[in-house]
Amino acid sequence: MHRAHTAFSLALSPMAHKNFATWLLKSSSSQQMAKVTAAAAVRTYNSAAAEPFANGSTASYVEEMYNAWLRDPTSVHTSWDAYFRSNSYVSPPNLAPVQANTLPLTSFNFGGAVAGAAPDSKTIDDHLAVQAIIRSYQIRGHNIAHLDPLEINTPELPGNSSTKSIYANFSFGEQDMDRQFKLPSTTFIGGDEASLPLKEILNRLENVYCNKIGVEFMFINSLEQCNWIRKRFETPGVLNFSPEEKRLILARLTRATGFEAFLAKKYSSEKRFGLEGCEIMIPALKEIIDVSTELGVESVIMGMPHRGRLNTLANVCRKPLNQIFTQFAGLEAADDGSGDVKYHLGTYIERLNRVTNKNIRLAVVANPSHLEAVDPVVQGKTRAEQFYRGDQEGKKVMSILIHGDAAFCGQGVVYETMHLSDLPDYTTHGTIHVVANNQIGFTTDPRFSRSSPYCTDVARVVNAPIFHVNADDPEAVMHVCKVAAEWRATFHKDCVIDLVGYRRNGHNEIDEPMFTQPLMYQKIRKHKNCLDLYADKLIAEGTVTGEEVKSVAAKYENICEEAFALAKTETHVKYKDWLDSPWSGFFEGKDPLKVAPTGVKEETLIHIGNRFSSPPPNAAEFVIHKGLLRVLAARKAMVDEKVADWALGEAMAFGSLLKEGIHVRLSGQDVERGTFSHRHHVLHHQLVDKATYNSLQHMYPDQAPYSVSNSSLSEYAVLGFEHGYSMTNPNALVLWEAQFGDFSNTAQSIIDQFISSGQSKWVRQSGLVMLLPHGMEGMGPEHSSCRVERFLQMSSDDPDYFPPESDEFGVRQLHDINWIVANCSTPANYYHILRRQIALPFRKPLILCTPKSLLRHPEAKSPFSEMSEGSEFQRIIPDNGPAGQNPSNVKKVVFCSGRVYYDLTKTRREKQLEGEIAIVRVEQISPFPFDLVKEQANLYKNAELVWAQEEHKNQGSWTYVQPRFLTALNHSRDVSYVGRACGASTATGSKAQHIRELNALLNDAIST
Ligand SMILES: Cc1ncc(C[n+]2csc(CCOP(=O)(O)OP(=O)(O)O)c2C)c(N)n1
Ligand SMILES: [Mg+2]
Repeated sequence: MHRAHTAFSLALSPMAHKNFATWLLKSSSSQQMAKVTAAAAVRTYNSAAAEPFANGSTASYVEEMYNAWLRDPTSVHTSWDAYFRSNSYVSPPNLAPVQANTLPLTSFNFGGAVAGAAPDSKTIDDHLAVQAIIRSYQIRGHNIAHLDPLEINTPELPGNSSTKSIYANFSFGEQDMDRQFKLPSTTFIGGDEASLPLKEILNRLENVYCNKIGVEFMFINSLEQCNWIRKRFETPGVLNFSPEEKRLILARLTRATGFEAFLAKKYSSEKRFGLEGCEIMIPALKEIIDVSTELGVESVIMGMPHRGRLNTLANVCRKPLNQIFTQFAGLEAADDGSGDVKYHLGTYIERLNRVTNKNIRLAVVANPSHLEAVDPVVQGKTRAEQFYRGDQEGKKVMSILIHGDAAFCGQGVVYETMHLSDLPDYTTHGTIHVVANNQIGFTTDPRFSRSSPYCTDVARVVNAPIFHVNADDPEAVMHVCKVAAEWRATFHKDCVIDLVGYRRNGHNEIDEPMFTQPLMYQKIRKHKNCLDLYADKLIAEGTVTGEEVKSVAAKYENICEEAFALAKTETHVKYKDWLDSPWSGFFEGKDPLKVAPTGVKEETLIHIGNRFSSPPPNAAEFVIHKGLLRVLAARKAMVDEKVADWALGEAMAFGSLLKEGIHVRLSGQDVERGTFSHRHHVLHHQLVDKATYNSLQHMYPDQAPYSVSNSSLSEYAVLGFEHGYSMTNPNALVLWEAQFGDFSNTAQSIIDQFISSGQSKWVRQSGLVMLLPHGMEGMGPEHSSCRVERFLQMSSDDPDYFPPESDEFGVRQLHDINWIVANCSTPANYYHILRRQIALPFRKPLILCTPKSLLRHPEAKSPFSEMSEGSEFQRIIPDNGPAGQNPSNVKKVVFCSGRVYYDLTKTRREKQLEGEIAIVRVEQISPFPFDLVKEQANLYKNAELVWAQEEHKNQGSWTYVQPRFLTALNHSRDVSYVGRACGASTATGSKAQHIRELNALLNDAIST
């Protein structure tokens, strides 16, 4: 438990404010240490913070000293010199051999030692102690920095106070304070000075590390990065701001504060999740964007939760205020869709950055209530924008993710998203995370919502520096933001800004916080807001006058009033005003019901097939695994026979789209080879590491790029990422494949909140394809079902409504529904449905149950003629055998979907019922092919109709198709169920039971 704010009276003791160096001078260190320990008794940190400072990173410090000494013995302190000369230090194997040092130790002159004389051991010890102190401040100064504006949530260290640990090696007394100490190369506090008096060293360190900024960075593995940070915070004067800069901060803070005050005045009973207590976030975001724009960024994509979102839209994105105010008016929408609450909506703005005079695009991605779910979506969108701009290093496009403190540490997707940050096919080259840390999550204190000292500890796993800063110190905040933007531009890695503020009101404006946080809110009631504190400071130092402060505020209030008046004249809201990813040019001039052909010339299929079945051209030395040579040979044989199996059908779809300039991206766990070892898009040289060949990238000289990437073992973040990727450009086929379909449920909020409902809520389309391996093949409860029933249950077509029949029936259905759910039984149909994603004049997500055993099933093959010009996707595959040819003889029609078709036909063959039982495959389950089902039923007028499925009765497609069958049949005929009984689990774990169940369903279905 951490930061127990119940003990705030103790933390508010005068000791808590004392500057270490000041009090140390006044009495003996041991007495003082006892007091500090008492004061810090409320500051208990757990393992991460309590680590000894002489640990892992210390080793690199010694190495660093050693390297410096090797280069120039005078560059290190004499104590180090003496140490290295004594040969006590054994260099790690990667270090250079020791060079003879030609400079005598006595040639150094430093405080306390007489020039020319060898330093005594006390001098050496004292210098070592000073260096240890410097290092200790760097490592754990943040633990005792004054980060909390309320000074109630103080960190605690179990057993061992962090204050004590900083000064663990401290043995100096008052008499030492004026002694001069040489500064090591690992600190920049000296500026131009090579040495400083101890008193000054301590004061400077205290100011840098224990004031209003707490820098957590010494865990970073890179010495270069550590030094970079040290320099940015330690160099004297870094916190000096010019009067103009201060006025700009004041003006921005005025707007941020004024915006919330205006909303509170006009809409006092409306939820807006105000930013009061952390208003500095607005100037902070603006500073990050200013500096980043200066450094070359042209587009910023942001993801953020409810808190301060409207303020961000208004004051960071400069979304017209009247559009924001209109959202409060409860007006009808002028366009289609169900819309969303105002603090979830996105926006997209291109504007001139007035500070840098450069054009900038800002997007805030719409998001659901599900905290942090938007993080990977933002990353995917960012990555895609970088890709399309050719911004390979992320210099032009960047993302900013804003988090609440409770959600940042509580939601696992944050961790999953962090782990994408450095993966070659998922990196966005550095994200700046900003935590609006109001030290509370709804009604829960941090001590009950996390087991880590800081809410930001998750970032340590990716070596991201964490800049904690007191949100009541605007200049400290601006400095941190500047450093964060420069960090990203320099290293292209993530970093975190932890804005430690408070929440002035309840969770929302109609909530009563005193129910649960009485002491905290007593304190907040008495606490001046950041704007007033800063204005007072600037007035006191003479930077601005009181009149100026008032006039800036009045001016902004006028702007709000004018927009308010304008908003009152509006009669409708427009969802399109809140679109985060406009696809300009995509819809214009298109017939909204015309689907382009999906068949291609046979020669194209042959070309793709030949390439796909060949090793790298002109690379005889590329050693391919023997098993793969057989796979390639088998593929080649299929191409020669003009047939395709599943993998070849997929390659035909990808290859032909690439040829047409459509970028294809396939991502998911182990997708390069394919979980079932059927795909093999990436061939690995058997003797050379990282030498690979991907034939789909080499189909045509002018083709679009193909990317296939094994992902991290995450569904939530990776599916969210690919969804975000699909939002950027409609002219791309973006596919995510689950290892097995059932694993997709760990990404449920991406499916529910974004994919199935994104268009309805946010007028945002996506053509994302989810490939979900599915099939009851005796593999046990998992690895069997992709839970297609869940997807079907979320389909938005009405079971009781048979749309008007016309030539455009199929495409109109697709246009009107939220997504497509299909289970294809042939490679050709798989090929067509993938291509249709792009051929459609709009975009819809496609949920595809994909096969496992069919990947190698000898019958699951399609002739090229089913993929070439003139062919198309078949929503239903009729019975083309004896039953279909003589429908009047048919006694029973078995409708089914997916791989069970092959079992059914086998049984029918065995029972010699091919003329009496028709088997009809429903390939596109949703939107339901009412028209074709009706047509099939009419064909077999006198036959019994059944739906056969391998899933349990309460699962699979049955509950979706049953009412729709009845609608298609106009309730004049019945359709009965054949299959497994209801079940709680998806499948049995017993092979014997599986076979028994399968045989029962096949016998039931194939009987007359
Ligand atoms: C995944 C998820 N679980 C629960 C909630 C309900 N909820 C909304 S806000 C909130 C508290 C968030 O606290 P924090 O992240 O600190 O943000 P703050 O509201 O303090 O800015 C909770 C639990 C949610 N929106 N999303
Ligand atoms: Mg919070």
